[in-house]
Amino acid sequence: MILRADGQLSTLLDFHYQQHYHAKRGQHGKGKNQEGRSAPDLILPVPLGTLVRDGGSGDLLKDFIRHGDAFIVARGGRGGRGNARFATSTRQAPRHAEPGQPGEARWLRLELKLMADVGIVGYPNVGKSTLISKISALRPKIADYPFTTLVPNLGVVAFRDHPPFVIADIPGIIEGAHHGAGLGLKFLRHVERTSLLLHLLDISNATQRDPVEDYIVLNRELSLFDPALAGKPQVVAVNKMDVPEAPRKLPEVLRYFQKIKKKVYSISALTGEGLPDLLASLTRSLCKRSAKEKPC
Ligand SMILES: Nc1nc2c(ncn2[C@@H]2O[C@H](COP(=O)(O)OP(=O)(O)OP(=O)(O)O)[C@@H](O)[C@H]2O)c(=O)[nH]1
Ligand SMILES: [Mg+2]
Repeated sequence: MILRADGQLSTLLDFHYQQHYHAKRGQHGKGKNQEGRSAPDLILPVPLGTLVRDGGSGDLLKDFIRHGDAFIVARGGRGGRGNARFATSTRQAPRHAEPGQPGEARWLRLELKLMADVGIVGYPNVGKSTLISKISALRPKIADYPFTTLVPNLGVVAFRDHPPFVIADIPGIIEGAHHGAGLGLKFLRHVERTSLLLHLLDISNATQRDPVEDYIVLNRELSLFDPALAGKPQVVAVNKMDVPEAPRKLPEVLRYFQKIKKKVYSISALTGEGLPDLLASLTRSLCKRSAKEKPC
């Protein structure tokens, strides 16, 4: 029985529903000195980031990092030997044969050290947690005051029949965060390994700030923290399009992004408006990036 890393998988959910796996038995030998057919290997796919531990001791056996990595977790038994194998010139039909041995059986503990694919960055209160609660099963705390989210949370997004991806909701970022303002930026290390950032802006008047200025300031904070992080591809979305002031404020925001040749998605995390387009775009970008490993 073999576990193999599959870059298309994001969860260990299958192992939650089925916990016992048996590889097929080899066949018995037959008359005319025939050997029985060997059974095929049972190959079970696991997501990248899976840690395999011994069920008893908890010892780490394998850490799946690369797509296609394989690890034999239980070997099949040795086949038996029929009496023909023991025939000699003087004993043509020995009564002696050797039975086959059973294969290995063991308990394993699978653990997924989640690696987010997408990190949501944005000022406090722009609706990051609301968005993740709408597109995944995660139910973070949502409130109309800044710094509601204190620690990063991960949610799994299953969009249509695309491979699911993991998205990280992180605390809000404000000007001076690289000096420690607000909650600082230490939590950004959780999105250092994501392949994509979703930059969320707020079109409502609730925060009294200007979305374009927020966009510029936040990107400056990111590059002061880590230029590599700031260099990650970003998908930009303007949230809270359901508020009455949105139609009036949107054109100016769009003009800015047109000028810098950046596509912007208009969404409402509250009503769900624009979310399919945004998710399609995230899925496309992720696919493009993982295509080297396995096309999707
Ligand atoms: N009208 C409207 N309100 C929204 C929308 N999305 C979020 N909100 C509201 O905005 C407030 C802040 O939402 P959160 O999801 O907690 O914002 P956050 O970005 O996670 O905030 P922090 O965790 O503090 O950084 C809440 O009162 C939400 O109900 C939206 O699309 N439309
Ligand atoms: Mg939040």
